[in-house]
Amino acid sequence: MAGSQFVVVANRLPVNKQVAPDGTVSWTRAPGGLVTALAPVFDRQPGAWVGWTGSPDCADDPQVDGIDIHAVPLSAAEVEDYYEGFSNATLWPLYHDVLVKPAYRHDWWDAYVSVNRRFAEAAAEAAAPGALVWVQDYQLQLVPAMLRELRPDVKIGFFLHIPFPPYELFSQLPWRREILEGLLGADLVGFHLPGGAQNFLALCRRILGVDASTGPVGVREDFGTVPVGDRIAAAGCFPISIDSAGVAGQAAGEDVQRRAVAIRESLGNPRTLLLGVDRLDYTKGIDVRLASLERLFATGRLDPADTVFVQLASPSRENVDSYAALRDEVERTVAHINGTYGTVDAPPVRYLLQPVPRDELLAYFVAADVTLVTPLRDGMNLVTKEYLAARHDLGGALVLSEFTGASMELGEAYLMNPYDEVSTDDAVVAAVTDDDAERRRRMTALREQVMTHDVDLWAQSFLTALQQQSS
Ligand code: ADQ
Repeated sequence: MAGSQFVVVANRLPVNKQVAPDGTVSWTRAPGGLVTALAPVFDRQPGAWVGWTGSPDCADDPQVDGIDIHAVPLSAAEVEDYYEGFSNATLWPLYHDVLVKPAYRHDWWDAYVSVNRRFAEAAAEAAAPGALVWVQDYQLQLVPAMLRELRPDVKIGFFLHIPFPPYELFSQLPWRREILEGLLGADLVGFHLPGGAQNFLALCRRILGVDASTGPVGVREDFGTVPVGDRIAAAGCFPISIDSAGVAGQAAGEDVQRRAVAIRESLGNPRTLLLGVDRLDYTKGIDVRLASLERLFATGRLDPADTVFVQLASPSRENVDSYAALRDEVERTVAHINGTYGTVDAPPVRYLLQPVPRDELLAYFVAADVTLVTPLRDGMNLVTKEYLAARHDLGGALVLSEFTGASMELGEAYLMNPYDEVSTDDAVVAAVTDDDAERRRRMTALREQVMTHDVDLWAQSFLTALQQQSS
């Protein structure tokens, strides 16, 4: 049997397919959190990637940047039920503190099961004997058990990129048993934070009635184990990061530095440039920072005449109702703040609903005085780490929500509780007004953490722990 020794299975492929008017097909690397995170791992290790292209019914198998692409086709109906439905209108809100009410629909679940089976079959075909298969994220939680049935010879890892909820929320899910059993097909289930691993182990005990135990296994702490028939599945925490040196190098480049100066100029060289960068998602707290900005203008704590807030938002899940509602709300608030506190020449909020090219994004990071990362819940938040890596000048300041995974590692940020207006406003004002020495002290510590904990460390520690785990 041919196949690859290392296989990543993820909802999306790391590439997008473009068809020119003359029918020529080209593939480009796709943007997004997971792709950004895994690209450097693949640069070092050849292998295969099983995933969906992002367009309905596409089943080509190109080789892109040395990765063997195995495209899993989805019909338009499956995109609606498995992806927009069960993944993004059921699991996503359930795993993010039910910020939006999850919909529990049996037809969506059926689509989730059959699409997960298709991914498991594609992974079984892509994997060489004894291969290591790394399944990613909430869209594919049934794949580990399905793959184990098809290919008991392979080693299976699973990593969840979003929070894993406690019993009180997870138990709402009509298919709670099936999800846990799906995950337990893996030899190692990884989470960003110890809390995620602990929730998982507690759920295995309470819902499956198995004897899951916490405590260190091997060399790492925050591990636990679950007996599954005659084998043991392990759970642990592995906080993801970025290609820190790569981002730092790119941001230090002359073009990016020059562009950063030009950005400030084009905004009228404001005294304070605040920045937000997110997918347009209700978990990210874009509304939280806009509301804070409005209060700070209203109370005179910030002056709209010398403050500019740039919100770079990339469109996301536009066919899901709650996302369309959020977009309306954000756009109304931006218009309201500009209408109330701006002039025709100088609106204090600049809002872009388009993905920004990488160099341009880094130039904004370099230009910003303060970056506002204010999610109501976020598994990790890579924007935070990218911002810190981009600031080799040790300038800038970070306002960071306690409800991000990143805040566990980044205690020197201006931490805030996004549910508390006072905490939020005070953090923004402190980040803007603290003296340079204090801001620099914090930035030095924060940047040190990101530069010494990069995505290679994340991937290597997960893969090493997986290899040590005996089936
Ligand atoms: P996301 O929710 O997508 O990821 P995040 O970790 O911040 O969130 O990653 C977003 C990525 O998209 C970053 O690389 C960022 O630079 C890029 N991006 C965002 N807005 C952009 C814009 N306007 N233009 C261009 N690029 C933009 C999920 C989880 C996170 C977790 C990651 C990785 O929700 O909590 O950190 O997976 O595990």
